[in-house]
Amino acid sequence: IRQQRKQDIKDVGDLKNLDALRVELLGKKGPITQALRGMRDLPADQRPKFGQFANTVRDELQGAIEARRDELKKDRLNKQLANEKIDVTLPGKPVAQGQPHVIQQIIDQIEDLFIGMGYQVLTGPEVEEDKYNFEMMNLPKDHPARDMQDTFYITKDILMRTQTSPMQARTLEKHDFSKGPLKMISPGVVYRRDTDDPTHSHQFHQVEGIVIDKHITMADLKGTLELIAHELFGNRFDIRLRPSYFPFTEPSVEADITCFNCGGKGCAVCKYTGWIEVLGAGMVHPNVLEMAGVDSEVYGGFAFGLGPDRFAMLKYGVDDIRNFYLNDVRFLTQFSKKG
Ligand code: FA5
Repeated sequence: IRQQRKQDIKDVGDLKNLDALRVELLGKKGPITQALRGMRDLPADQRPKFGQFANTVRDELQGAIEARRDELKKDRLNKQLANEKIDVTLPGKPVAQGQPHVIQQIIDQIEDLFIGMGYQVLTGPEVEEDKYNFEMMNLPKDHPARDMQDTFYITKDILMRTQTSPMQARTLEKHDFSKGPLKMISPGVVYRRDTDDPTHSHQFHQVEGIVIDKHITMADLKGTLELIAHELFGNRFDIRLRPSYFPFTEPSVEADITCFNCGGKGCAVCKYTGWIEVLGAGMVHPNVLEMAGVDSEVYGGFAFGLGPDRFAMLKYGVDDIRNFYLNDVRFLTQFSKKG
């Protein structure tokens, strides 16, 4: 029986069963404990011998169990190590890399272009004072042209800027003309209570530009706008200037670019005009210069505000501006710089 039990111990395949067997053999109800308990019924002279024998058997079984337990533990560890073995020769998994948003890519391109022409790039607050967004842009309170830009007001005097034009007033106020002309662009996010549709979003981007010096003309404006259009889109697209109205420029124009969707034939995207409006511009109004403390008799120049969202639509043939704001990775990764 002793040998048989030892063999049983060796045959146990896992630690759990081994523990069960240990309880069965050596536990309170096990044969050894029972035998030792029964010893008191034996004649006194046989007790020591029997006790000794029972203890030997117990120690042997105990020893066998421990030896098996060590073996099983070692097996388990070996198996685990085999499973977790790292194959250093396997090719690595590529790590997905982020990238600038497609609109940011367009803004970066525009910035590079203007930096190359000696402009400085400045950014301003999105939560803006009425004073800069409207009043200093020649739009006093109750001016009817405020309706052109439906506004999210925070208080009576604080609002979400509806345009990047307040950066004109902010930089004109600070610029020291004795040190040279002002040439600045200012990219950023603007907000309007516009109803979202394929070409309008209530939150979109603008890049403001302003050049003020002594002899700036409308021809400089036109040349600059044509240059941006051709640099960004190549010669596939035409640009046209249309007379327009902005309270802060006089004269004012709007620039349209050939509709990317129909190539100028007319479709729903361009409301059957063949053109998509991409920017507003004009010669800075003397009132704007004077309010910012610049002598309008001596200095003058042009300003423009373009919409990079519309540029991105044109450049990549995206037919709905809302795609840019839904953050669907499948859409956005199409514009990966890596291609
Ligand atoms: C303005 O915001 C003027 N501040 C632009 C300006 C600057 C004129 C300097 C003169 C001198 P306008 O509201 O037209 O103008 O907007 C300018 C451009 O922003 C538009 O040509 C268009 O490209 C873009 N835009 C306007 N509204 C939206 C809209 N809801 N969603 C997307 N793009 C828009």
